[in-house]
Amino acid sequence: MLTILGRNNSINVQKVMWTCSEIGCQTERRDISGEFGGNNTPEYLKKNPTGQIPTLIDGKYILWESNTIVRYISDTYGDTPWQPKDKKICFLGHQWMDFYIASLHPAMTTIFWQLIRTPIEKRNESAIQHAHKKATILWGLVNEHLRKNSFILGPHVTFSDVPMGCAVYRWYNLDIKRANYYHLESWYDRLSKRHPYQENVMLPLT
Ligand SMILES: N[C@@H](CCC(=O)N[C@@H](CS)C(=O)NCC(=O)O)C(=O)O
Repeated sequence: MLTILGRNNSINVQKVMWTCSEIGCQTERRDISGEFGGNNTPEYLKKNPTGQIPTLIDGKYILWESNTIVRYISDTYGDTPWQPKDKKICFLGHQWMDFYIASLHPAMTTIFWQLIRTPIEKRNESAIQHAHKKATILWGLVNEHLRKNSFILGPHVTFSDVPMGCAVYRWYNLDIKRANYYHLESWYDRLSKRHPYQENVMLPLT
């Protein structure tokens, strides 16, 4: 049994829950942070000194940083095709995960926070526009990659679909203008048909 600490409207918690569900890991998720609090207690900070969510507890083993947790669970409990055996293929997956976290996530976070978690009168329109422009360019790169790939690493869904797969749900459900990215939208459509994705990612944006 894996324990995941974190509220389910967090994109970073969703990554972990979706991964566990695809692999069939038994999980217990505890609501922590946001309206639930509990992430700044000495007990929590001992497990995760950043005070952020998610945190994974696997027996005596504790891990934080969502992408690292996705990699750990996939590598430890997953099998092919979710976790490919070929190292070179796996590292292409890590490349796309790191691309997301380094480049696309900051822009997506700005758009999400401004539109969902900031009252209208306090929104920063120029920050939204700047982030939207950047995200549009970067999703364009993903769209091009998906022209020849059903999923990030080819014909099968894998661990490497997780971070951008969580973010693409937000992209298609935020009240924004979107470029016409056929391959990106088709990938989102394929993900949307998966129960683990529906149950853990396709949740109200709050
Ligand atoms: N790099 C970290 C970021 C974690 C993060 O930013 N978590 C957010 C929720 S998505 C958080 O804990 N925010 C503070 C809070 O909710 O109090 C990861 O990927 O796990």
